Amino acid sequence: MAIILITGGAGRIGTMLRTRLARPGRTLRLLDITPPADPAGPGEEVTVASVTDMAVMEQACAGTDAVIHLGGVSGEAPWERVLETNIQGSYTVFEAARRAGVPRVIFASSNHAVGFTPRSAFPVPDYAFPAPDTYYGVSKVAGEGLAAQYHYRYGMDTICLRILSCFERPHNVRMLSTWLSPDDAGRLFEACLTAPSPGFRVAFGASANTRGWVSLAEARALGYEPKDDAEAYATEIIAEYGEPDPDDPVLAYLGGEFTLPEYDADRLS
Ligand code: 15L
Repeated sequence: MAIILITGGAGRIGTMLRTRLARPGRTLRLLDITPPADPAGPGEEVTVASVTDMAVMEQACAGTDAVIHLGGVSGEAPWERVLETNIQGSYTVFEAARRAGVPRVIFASSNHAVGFTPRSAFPVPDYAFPAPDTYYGVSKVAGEGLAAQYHYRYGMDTICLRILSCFERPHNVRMLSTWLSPDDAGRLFEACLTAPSPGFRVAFGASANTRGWVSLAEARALGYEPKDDAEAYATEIIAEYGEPDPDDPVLAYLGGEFTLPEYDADRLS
């Protein structure tokens, strides 16, 4: 993979991937509405633009071997904003990739596409039916639909990663089950870039957490070999927050706090 376009290249996961996906002879094209905190280094190009701008997206996709689509709103937001940035934005990315002949798109979906999957269904199976917990989750389901359509209609390889909690370290009890370490994120995206002819896939993105809540079978089938485990942080997290409480509503569903009434639309607007 010589040229890779990363939308959301200045964001949290985009920034983590910059060093981890850098390879000799590879160019990372970073596209975001703001410039990255660290300026472009060798093997990097920066475009400051929105994923909703079709003309710019077509230009950015030209000559690209794969797109990693991370760009968009990364949490719950009013419907109009989610619609414009995440749903219209994802359409624009897939369509621009098709017009430019890009063979592979890796879409950053989220656990919130299936956030209302209850504890009784853990470990959540790969390809679990959508159960979005928020408008944000709905936008991820829409992106997965686009990925499926662009594969079945146009033959593009499309991989949806239902990412759990990708942070430098786990921050709370839920993340002992949902953490995706930055290094494992690098391994997962590299596997998605290099898997031979993946077709259409939906896989979860998490580390090999002892208390994990989701299947990693499909991610492993793509070549992902996780090396990290949030359990390394269990002692300090439990010292801070206490043992996980089975009656805690945050632990009742995969989506955690996104499933709580605080995330109802009328409370957010
Ligand atoms: C996500 O999809 C969000 O982008 C991130 O901010 C976290 O909320 C994460 O899911 C999670 O579920 O921990």
